Amino acid sequence: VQMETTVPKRRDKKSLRVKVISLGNAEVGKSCIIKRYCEKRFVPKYLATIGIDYGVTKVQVRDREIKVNIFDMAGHPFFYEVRNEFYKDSQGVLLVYDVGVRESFEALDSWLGEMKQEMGSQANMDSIVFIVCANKVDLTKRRVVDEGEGRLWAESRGFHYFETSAQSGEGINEMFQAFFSSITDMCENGGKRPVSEVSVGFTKEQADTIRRIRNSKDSWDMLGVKPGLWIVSQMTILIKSFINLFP
Ligand SMILES: Nc1nc2c(ncn2[C@@H]2O[C@H](COP(=O)(O)OP(=O)(O)OP(=O)(O)O)[C@@H](O)[C@H]2O)c(=O)[nH]1
Ligand SMILES: [Mg+2]
Repeated sequence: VQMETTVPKRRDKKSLRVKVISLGNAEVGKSCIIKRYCEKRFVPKYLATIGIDYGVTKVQVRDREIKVNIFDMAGHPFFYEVRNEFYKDSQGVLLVYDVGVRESFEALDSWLGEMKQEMGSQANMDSIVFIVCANKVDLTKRRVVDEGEGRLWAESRGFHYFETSAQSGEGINEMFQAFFSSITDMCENGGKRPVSEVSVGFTKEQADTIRRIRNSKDSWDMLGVKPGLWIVSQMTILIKSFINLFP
């Protein structure tokens, strides 16, 4: 009589190798965010990245080991030619701006533009996880881009949004955890970015309209109301109910 033996096999999932890049204007804190996560320290002195900095780190997401290759890009326009070589084959993009410099927030669109140009088609952009870091939130007095505005920009595009400070460490681990876990989800999902978890009930165009309305000081002044998070959430609800009425 042949006995059937059932030896439980250890089924370790294969480890994943992923490539992530950092994007954003010079001096917004890209290198410091990465340094804070990988080395648990902060350097106050500004040392501009020359071209690209490369680093590798291992993280555990659920039962998988992820080997992360980080390409930290220089934000200075001077390095345009160097950066272009590195966009391809990324699974994740850290989009960083400084909450105290409006220009760095407004530049996010052109960073996406530069990347799109190098990636060729929109399809390639759809299989990338984007995380927006509203950085330097520790410097509360000089803050000019509020949370509502940043979150709206990010989430209307299906991107994650995190408030971070490389200086204090606020939000850094949470941000990277969400980043790597989304990338893992995407890889397990056959390279398609799962949008449901971060998608909100309005389109990019609607969000841009809300942003424009919020930024037009005069109309608000005329109405005598102060634009804030509350107004955005009210508008979101309005738009959501509108969409529900006309699906
Ligand atoms: N207060 C504060 N300062 C920060 C923070 N993050 C970065 N900095 C400072 O901002 C400056 C720029 O930081 P970097 O990380 O070098 O900026 P970068 O985006 O990598 O700049 P490039 O490499 O030129 O593109 C440095 O002086 C940092 O110390 C933060 O969260 N809070
Ligand atoms: Mg840098």
